[in-house]
Amino acid sequence: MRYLYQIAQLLPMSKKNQTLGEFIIENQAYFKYTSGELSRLINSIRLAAKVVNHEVNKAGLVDIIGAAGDTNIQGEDQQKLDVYANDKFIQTLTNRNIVCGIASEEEDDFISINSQDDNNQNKYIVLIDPLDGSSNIDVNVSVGTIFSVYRRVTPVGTPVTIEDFLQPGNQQVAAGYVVYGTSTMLVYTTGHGVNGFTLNPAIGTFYLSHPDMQFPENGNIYSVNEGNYIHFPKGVKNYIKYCQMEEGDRPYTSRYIGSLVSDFHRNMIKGGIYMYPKSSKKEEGKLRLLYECNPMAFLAEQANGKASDGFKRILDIQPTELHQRVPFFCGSKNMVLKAEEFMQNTD
Ligand code: P6P
Repeated sequence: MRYLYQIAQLLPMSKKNQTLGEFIIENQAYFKYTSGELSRLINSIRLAAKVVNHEVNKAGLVDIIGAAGDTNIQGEDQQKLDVYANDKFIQTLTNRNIVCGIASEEEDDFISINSQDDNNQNKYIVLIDPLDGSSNIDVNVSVGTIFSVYRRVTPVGTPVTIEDFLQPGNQQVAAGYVVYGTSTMLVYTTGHGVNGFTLNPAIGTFYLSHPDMQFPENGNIYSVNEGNYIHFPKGVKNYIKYCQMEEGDRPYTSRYIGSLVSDFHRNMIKGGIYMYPKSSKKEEGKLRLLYECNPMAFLAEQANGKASDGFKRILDIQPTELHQRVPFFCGSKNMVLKAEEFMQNTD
């Protein structure tokens, strides 16, 4: 409790000790379209995050880590916690009868949610990466959940279609992540800035610990898997060499956790750029547009940062497939602009 008390001293009076629940109610007025549904949706994500956090934190103690013996559509080994997190988020969103459709990294196709009367009046859909960075689970490195929320575009009361899920990121109404790290945080936006809430595990309550989070315009951290260096496009190689040069505020520091949520979170607080470029091994990059890049790009822009594929704004990309991948450059505005300069000026 002392830790929270210390945080509370840093918060403006109006925010002291504000819980996530109080924050959602207080900001309800911002949601001009909703009759409280979006608030209930964020609340259901809060509940699922606490349940998953409980399992992630004891992963080493029970027989829940290790592969689930199956692979997902990406062809990646599904870790048991992947499957558990996926089930918990889908179950929570379904049981509370809040959304009309869900898409997940762990599901081959989208899921249409029909309420009891089979005439689902809900208007929101959710896309999730239930446990991003799951290869870190067995080595006790932080992982995260990423979520993205849209209003459906097909008529309310009818089953959702793929059209509801293939909306450009600039149509998102909310996005966020949970980072299961040294502490568990829920960070999200509804288009009015980015706010971070830290879980007090003793009482199971999220408290506003990082109000109005902002990317510093500049930074000195670059995050990329340099093991892929020889496979990168020339423009990316030239930018990485630029980061390593002794000049001005460089060389930068290289920090790469292998967990997008954790690298993004650190870079948002300290200033930095995260890159997952295309390469000769991965022509479209690795990260998925709909449930990784779009939500992180929405958060980045709401926090005065920037996100592109090296050439165009992530949020303006028109999706064509549920699990499509895009190259991803995201973080401090001036760092992303510099990386784009190298990408665009090098053939
Ligand atoms: P690599 C995790 O699988 C993930 O999607 C991101 O969280 C992470 O930044 C990246 O992939 C790591 O990929 O190829 O560097 O191991």
